[in-house]
Amino acid sequence: MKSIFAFLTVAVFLVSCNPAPTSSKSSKGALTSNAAEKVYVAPGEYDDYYAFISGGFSGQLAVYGLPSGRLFRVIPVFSQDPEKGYGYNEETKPMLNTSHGFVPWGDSHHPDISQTDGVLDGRWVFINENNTPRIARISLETFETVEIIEIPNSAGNHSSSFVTENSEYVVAGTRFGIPIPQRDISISDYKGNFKASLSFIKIDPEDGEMSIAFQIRMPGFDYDLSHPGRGKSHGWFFFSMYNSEEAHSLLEVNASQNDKDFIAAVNWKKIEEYVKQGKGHKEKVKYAHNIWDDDTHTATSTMEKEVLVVNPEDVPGAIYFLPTPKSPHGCDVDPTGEYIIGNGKLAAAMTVHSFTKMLKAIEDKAFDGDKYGIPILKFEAVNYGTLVQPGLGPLHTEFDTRGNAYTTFFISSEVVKWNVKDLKVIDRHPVYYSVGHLMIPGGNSRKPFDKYMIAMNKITKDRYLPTGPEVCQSAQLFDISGDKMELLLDFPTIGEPHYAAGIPAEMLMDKSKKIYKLEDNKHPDAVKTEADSKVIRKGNEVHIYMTMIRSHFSPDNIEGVKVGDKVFFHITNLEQDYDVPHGFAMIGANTSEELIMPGRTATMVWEPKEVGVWPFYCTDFCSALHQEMQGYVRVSAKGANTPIKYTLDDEVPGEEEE
Ligand code: RUQ
Ligand code: CUA
Repeated sequence: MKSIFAFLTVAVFLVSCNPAPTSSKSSKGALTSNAAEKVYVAPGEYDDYYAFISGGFSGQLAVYGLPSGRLFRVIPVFSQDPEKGYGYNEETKPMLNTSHGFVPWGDSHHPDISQTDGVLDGRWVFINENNTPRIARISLETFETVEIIEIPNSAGNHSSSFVTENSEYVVAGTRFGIPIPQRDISISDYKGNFKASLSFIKIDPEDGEMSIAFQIRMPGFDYDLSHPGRGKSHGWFFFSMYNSEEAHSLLEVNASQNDKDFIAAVNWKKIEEYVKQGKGHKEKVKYAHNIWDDDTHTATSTMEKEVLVVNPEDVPGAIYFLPTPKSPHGCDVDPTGEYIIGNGKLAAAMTVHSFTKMLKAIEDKAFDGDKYGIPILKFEAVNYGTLVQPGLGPLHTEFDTRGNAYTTFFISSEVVKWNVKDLKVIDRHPVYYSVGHLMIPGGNSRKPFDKYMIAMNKITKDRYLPTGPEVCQSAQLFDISGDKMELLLDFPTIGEPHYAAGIPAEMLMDKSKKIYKLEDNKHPDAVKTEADSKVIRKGNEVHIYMTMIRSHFSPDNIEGVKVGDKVFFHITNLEQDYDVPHGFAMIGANTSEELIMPGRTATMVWEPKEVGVWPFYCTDFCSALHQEMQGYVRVSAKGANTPIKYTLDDEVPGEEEE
C-alpha cells in the first residue's frame, strides 16, 4: 500500500509544482523560432492531415486539421446534438436506442480507422462508448454516424474499439466485471462470480455493417486496452488488464496488490475456426443494433436476442496470459507485430514482450500455472526486455517507421521517445500536463505517417486564458520527423480527449460527399417538388410535407392545426448545390432545430400547446434573403372546426397544374 501512496504523492507534487502562469510575452521560450511557420496553414489552404479526436464525456468525435489544430466539425455519435438535430429528429432518434431505452448521452474513448493489408484505408472510423457499452461506425464520406451496435454482457466498454489489419473485426472488451447474466447477488461475491466479455464484431467488407461474431467469457478482471497483432502476429489480439486481484472495493489499493497483472493474448483465428465448426453456445441477451440508411435518410433500431459465447477452456491453445507489471493501462503492438508493450501504470519499467518468444513459450509449454484454466506463460519466457526508469506512470505508446516508440507518462508529464529494439531512451519532452493518449497518424497500423504526433493532456491549468473553474481540454502538436521531438502548438479540444486517429487529408478529401441526389431520396415522406408539398390530417396527427429552397418554405402558411394535435414536419431540402443546407425551427417546439443537407429529408415533431399563430423560420443563413425564409402555423382551440388549409403566396401548392 505504501508504494501507491508514494506514487500518488509524486503525482500531486509534480502536478502542483508546474511552472507558474506564463504571460503572453514570456511563453515563446520553449519553441524554436520557426515553429509558427510549421503550423501555419495560410487562409484558403488545406491541412495535411485529418485528426479524429475522441470527445470523451461529450460522447462525440471531433475533426481537426493538422498541423493547424483547427476544429472543422464535431460529429455527433453517442450524444444528442441540437446543432444538427442528431438524436432529436425522428430519423436519427433510433441511433441512440439501447436495451435500456433511449440513452441521450455516451462517453466516447478510442477511435480507430479501418484498414486493408495493415494500412489505413479511410473507409470508416470506429469508436467505443464506455458507459452503456456500444461501438459506433462513422462514414468517412459523409462524416456521419451510420451504425451503432450495443455490446451485451458488458460494462465499461473500454478496451475497444480497435480494428484488425484487414478490418475483419473490431473488438470490444469490458472494464468492469459483472454478473453474467445480470442478476441480484451480493457485491461481496465478486470473486469468481463476476465475469468479463471480450467481443469480436465482424465488419462486412462491402458495406461495413457490424455483427457480433462471438464473445469470449473471461474471468472478472478489468480489461483496459487492447491492440491487434499485425504482420507476423496478425490473427492475435492483445488485451491489457488490471485487477487480477478481483477486488470489488477501494480498487486503488486492493487492485494494486499483485506485482504483475496480465496481457491476455487471444488467438482469434483459432476461435474463428472453432466457431465455424458450429461450436460455442448461444446465450439469451438483449442488445440494440442501429443502422442508418443513406437512401431513406432514416435509422432503424433492431433489438437482437442472442449472442454466441465461447468459453476459453473449450478452445485450448486460444488464450494465454502474459504476466505484465503492474496494472498495465495501454497495450500496444509495434508496426512489425513483434513487440507487445505493456504500459504498467505503477511499474518502474516498461515491459516489452516478444511475439516470437511467446510462440516458442507456448510450444515449450513454459507455463507458470493458470487462472481459471487459462495458462499463464512464464514472464522470462515471453519478455523481450524492459526499459528501466523511463518516467513515471506510463499510459500509452505509439510508433514511427524508424523503430521508435513514443510513450506518454501521466505522472511525470512527458512524452518519451525510445528505441524498441535497443530499449534505449532517445529523447524526452515535457507536456502540459498529465498526458493520457498520444497519436501518430496511422500509428495503429503497419504504416505510420510519422511527421506529427499529438499528445492529449488531462490538465491544462495556466496554459490558456481562464474560463472559470472548468479549464480547457487540450492537445499538443509535435514534429517528430527529426531526432528530437519538437513542440509546435497547443490547441484546445472538446470533452476530454482519450485516443485519436489520424489520416493524410488526400486519402479522404476527394471522396467527401457533397450533396444527396434528390432522385435517389427514398425517404417515405420526401416530397421532391413544391407542387407535391401538402398537409394531411390523420386523426389528431397533422403531417406537413414541406419543401425548402432558397429562400422559402412550401407551404409557408398552414391553418387547421389544433391544440392537442401532434404535428409532423416532414421537410425536404430541394437544393442540389453543395453547401446549401437549410434549417428549420418552430417556436416552442420541445426539440432542437433541424439542419437539412441538400437533397435530404428530416422530420420534426411539434405538439402545440397554445392557441395562436406561430412562426417558424430557417436557422441557417442560406442566402441574402435568408431572413425572409419564414412562415406561420395557425393553431385553433381543441374542439375548433378550422379546416386544414395550406398555401404558398396564397395559392395551394400544385393546384394550378391540375
Ligand atoms: S484511456 S488516458 Cu479511455 Cu484510453 Cu488512457
Ligand atoms: Cu434557408 Cu436560411
